Amino acid sequence: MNPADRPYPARPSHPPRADHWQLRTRSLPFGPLPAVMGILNVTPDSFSDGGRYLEAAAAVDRGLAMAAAGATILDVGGESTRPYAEPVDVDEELRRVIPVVAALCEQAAVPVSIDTSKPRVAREALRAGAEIVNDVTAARDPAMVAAALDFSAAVCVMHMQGEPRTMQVNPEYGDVVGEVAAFLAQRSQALQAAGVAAGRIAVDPGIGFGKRLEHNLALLRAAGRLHELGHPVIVGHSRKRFIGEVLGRPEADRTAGTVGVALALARRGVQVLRVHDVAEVCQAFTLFEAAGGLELEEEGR
Ligand code: HH2
Repeated sequence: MNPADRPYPARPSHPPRADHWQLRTRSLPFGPLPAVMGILNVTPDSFSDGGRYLEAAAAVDRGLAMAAAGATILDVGGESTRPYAEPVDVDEELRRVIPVVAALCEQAAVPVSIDTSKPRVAREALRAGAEIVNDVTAARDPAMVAAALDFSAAVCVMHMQGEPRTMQVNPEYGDVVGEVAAFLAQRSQALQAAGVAAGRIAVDPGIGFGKRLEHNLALLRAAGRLHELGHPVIVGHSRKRFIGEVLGRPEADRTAGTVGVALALARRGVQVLRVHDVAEVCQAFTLFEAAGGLELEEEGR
């Protein structure tokens, strides 16, 4: 069933939310449950799946498997953004991601996103057929905006305090939700002023990017407030350290925690979740909806 045929239950306490995302060549409609963006890290050192999909063929197989399991976007990245990660030069990043993006654009029915902060990598991925630029530096480099504009790409802008190497040293906020929302609003306005259509922009609070446990939890609880910005909201909480901090579990054992947060975000109408465990999250969503999980508030309980 087309997700748009199953409307998201209107809740008076929530602001209206974007019901689709205009990608480069197609529109992604949102239903009552979040769309799932499958993470594909073609890196030796990503914090969770590093080294598993370094061979292009293995990466493509993984991407196709995630699409079969219910992912409606595949997010391909060639540089880890974890704290203290070693930077990757542009040629190496291109070598890692472009064959994978090209193959997935040809073989997968779902749109491909390129997770990069390098304009040249974004440009080559778009040339290979990618639909979305997912830039953890919020497209602050004008060359990134130019690349997106040249291909009419969709853009995900994410909040980060500091930069990957040092962002976890001592993150401080007065009002984390207000500051993150204000930053995303300002980036959205800047992109629109540069010519990016409002409907192509999505916003992401950047879980774990210059945030301590209390900051991450505050942002997850307030994720519904980001709908006020008028863009689809993307959250990438999957297997991140805050889950380990709450549960006392290593990276390899955070799937259940990831699913729990995914259900909370589904209740808040978040449109896109970026996850590693696509099958588990999609199965949990199916049962969550079947068991009435989205309707609790309407019944007044
Ligand atoms: N998180 C990571 C990378 N890219 N993009 C968006 N929009 N939102 C996120 O939260 C986000 C992101 C980090 O996670 P991962 O890709 O699993 O690890 P690594 O950066 O080590 O490759």
